[in-house]
Amino acid sequence: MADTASVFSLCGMCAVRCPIRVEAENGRVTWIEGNPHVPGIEGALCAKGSAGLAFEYDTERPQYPMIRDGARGAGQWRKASWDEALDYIAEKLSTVREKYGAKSIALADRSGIFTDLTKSFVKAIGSPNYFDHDDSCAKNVNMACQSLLGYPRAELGYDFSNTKYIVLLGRNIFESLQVKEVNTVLDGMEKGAKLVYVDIRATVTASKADKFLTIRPGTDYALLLALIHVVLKQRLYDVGFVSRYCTGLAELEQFVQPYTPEWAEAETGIPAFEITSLAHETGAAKPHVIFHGGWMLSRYIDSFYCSRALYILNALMGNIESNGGLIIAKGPKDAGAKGLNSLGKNMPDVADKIVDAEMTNKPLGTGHMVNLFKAIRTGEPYPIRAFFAYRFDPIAAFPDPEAQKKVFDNLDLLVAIDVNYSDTAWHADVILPEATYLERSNILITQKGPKPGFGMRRQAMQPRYDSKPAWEIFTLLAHRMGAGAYFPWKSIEDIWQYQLDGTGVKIEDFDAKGSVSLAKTPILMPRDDIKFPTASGKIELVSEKMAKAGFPSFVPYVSPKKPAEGSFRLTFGRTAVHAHAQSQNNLYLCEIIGENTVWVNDTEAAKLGIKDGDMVDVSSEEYTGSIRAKVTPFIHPEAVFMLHGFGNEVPLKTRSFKKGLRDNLLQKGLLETVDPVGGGVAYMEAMVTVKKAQGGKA
Ligand SMILES: Nc1nc2c(c(=O)[nH]1)N[C@H]1C(S)=C(S)[C@@H](COP(=O)(O)OP(=O)(O)OC[C@H]3O[C@@H](n4cnc5c(=O)[nH]c(N)nc54)[C@H](O)[C@@H]3O)O[C@H]1N2
Ligand SMILES: Nc1nc2c(c(=O)[nH]1)N[C@H]1C(S)=C(S)[C@@H](COP(=O)(O)OP(=O)(O)OC[C@H]3O[C@@H](n4cnc5c(=O)[nH]c(N)nc54)[C@H](O)[C@@H]3O)O[C@H]1N2
Ligand code: SF4
Ligand SMILES: [Mo]
Repeated sequence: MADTASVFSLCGMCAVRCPIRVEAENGRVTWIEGNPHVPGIEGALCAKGSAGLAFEYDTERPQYPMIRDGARGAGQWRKASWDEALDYIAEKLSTVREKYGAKSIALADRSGIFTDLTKSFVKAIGSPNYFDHDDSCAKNVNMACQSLLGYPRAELGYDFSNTKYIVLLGRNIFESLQVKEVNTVLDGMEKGAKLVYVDIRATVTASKADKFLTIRPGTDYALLLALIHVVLKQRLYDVGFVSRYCTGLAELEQFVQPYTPEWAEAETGIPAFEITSLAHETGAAKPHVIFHGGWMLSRYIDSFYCSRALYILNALMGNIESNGGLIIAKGPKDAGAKGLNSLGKNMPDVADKIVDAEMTNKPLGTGHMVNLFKAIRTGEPYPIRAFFAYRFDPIAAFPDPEAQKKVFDNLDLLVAIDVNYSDTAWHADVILPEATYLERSNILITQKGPKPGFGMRRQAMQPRYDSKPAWEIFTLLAHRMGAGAYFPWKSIEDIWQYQLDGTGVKIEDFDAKGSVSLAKTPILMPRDDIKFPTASGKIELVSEKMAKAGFPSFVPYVSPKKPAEGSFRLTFGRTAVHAHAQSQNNLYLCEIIGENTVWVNDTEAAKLGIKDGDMVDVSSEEYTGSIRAKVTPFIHPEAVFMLHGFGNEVPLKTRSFKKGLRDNLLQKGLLETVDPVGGGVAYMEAMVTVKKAQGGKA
């Protein structure tokens, strides 16, 4: 008879980590579905999550530790045992530490729910240099949100299922997706919510929206200023909420005066009457309105102020801590419960300052990956000589891989801990294969939200290859670095016990549903007593923190540069069936979309003699790549668009090798081009030309 088992866990096919239920038979995972107990999930998975089995049983992923045996990036490796690889790393780290101090060791990861482990590891070995990927993602949005409301972006959840009106600017919610979010948006729309979508091209989200507005690339800030103008002028805002909570209304009123809908029409291409009507309709639906703060929208040089304007609209409409609006995430404390114990709780604080403590963007925080690159490159303010990329692939994720490789030339040690041959792993000195999400357990997580709780990723099968879970890798390394006392755990259960100590929750409590809820009903602060962790305790339309650091709270709109004749702004984004650059080699997913194309506006294509399906050369400064053209009327003429993540250059991933084109190869020279306030990378500032490929055929 078959030996069957079923566990609740968390998906690992992208960084969303949806709750799942996994079945195994005779030690092999045979079935994965969304966790049926979780509202909004109820069995559902996306295509990537469903392709988890193809990932698990793939042979084209790292199977044992590997040590570089040739030049960096040359693809020559020797197989190593774990002891050998970890000893090798520890020896290099010890040399670096002796010469430059522990602070010259840095680690960056994907951030999110499991970072207590990595942050604690870095702390245990005595370095302040923990970084994450957010400069490449939502940093500008995060900073904008904090400057206004005091909370980080991720602590403002969107109550889509109870909303009356959703406005999405470049938030392609049905393709760049999170399963629960998609379902709650659909739920809200079924109950009558209206969806207005603004993008430079027609996406799946555009096709599902009640209204789709095409915008000229990089001009969203103009649209938002005009919306604020109408909302204030026509008094469409929530007067009671604004007078109770907002500082700086008079300054805002004065600032937006020149930005009329007619002015914005000329900038954005969106008719003035559409802008006025959007202001009126959202005003009528307030405070059950969602202006999504944006996400990948935060890719332009002025994205900080653009996102700030989106949050300002939410504040004006009183959409904060309102059903159907933005709800502030609650933690265990808010539910009267004790939180998980941090692994780093008993470790001494690190005296050294993070390497970018004195660099740019200090008013809104440190930890900018881009500053880490600068420090590695220059050795200033002090050298960084060893770098761990854990669950993170900067060479694929930040602009200009060649520039990054030059930066990494300054390192004595580059370690990648991954489940794939990522671009960064391929360029590393050592690859440590982590056990896959189905083969390992992780540390427990805190699930913040209106109903806070704890969650668990639980092992569903033994590792197929010679890989290890992260908690074990970092424990073994800590021991080799003389920090073993801070990592005393022998098993994941030991860690769980430690995390849960004093909470009243037991490991068995996760058996029934995979998570433990700490509140029976959603926790909302009273409408007249919402707490904002800003300097003034209010919503700071005029931010004290920014003023102190010499940054204005409002900046005049600057029209984005128009691409020269024959050139285009290079935009990019996602498809529902792939995750960044990590899934293109998946056996199932590569069958659905196996390579990317470049979208070119049909009128522009006709001028260039390019037909749908032609191979074209796309060029930026010093780099030209070939890709197939998708000629379409559904993109703004100033832009071309590519899916991110294709064009893999690692030959061991045979299904995706050299299929399509890596967008970041074309983002030449942009590695350190960031929004001056938010610090996010301004990827969308790349301009390219498109020509029919030399000898290119259909
Ligand atoms: N040009 C361009 N650049 C971009 C983007 C773009 O669209 N275009 N998108 C940006 C955005 S929004 C983001 S968030 C970043 C994302 O950039 P990253 O955070 O680097 O991307 P991910 O694909 O999430 O994962 C990084 C690595 O984690 C590995 N991984 C996956 N699962 C596991 C696991 O269980 N264990 C371990 N150890 N490793 C694992 C993957 O194989 C991958 O190599 O890229 C940004 N950069
Ligand atoms: N399937 C899938 N889902 C994912 C991910 C994934 O890799 N795969 N990644 C996750 C991550 S890390 C992130 S950050 C999110 C990203 O979620 P989104 O922010 O929704 O990201 P993108 O798909 O990059 O969509 C960006 C959209 O912005 C549009 N755009 C470009 N320029 C402009 C402009 O000037 N104005 C406007 N209004 N629109 C513009 C592009 O055409 C594109 O459709 O997705 C998450 N969900
Ligand atoms: S969105 Fe899809 S791939 Fe990502 S965690 Fe959820 S089910 Fe998995
Ligand atoms: Mo992201």
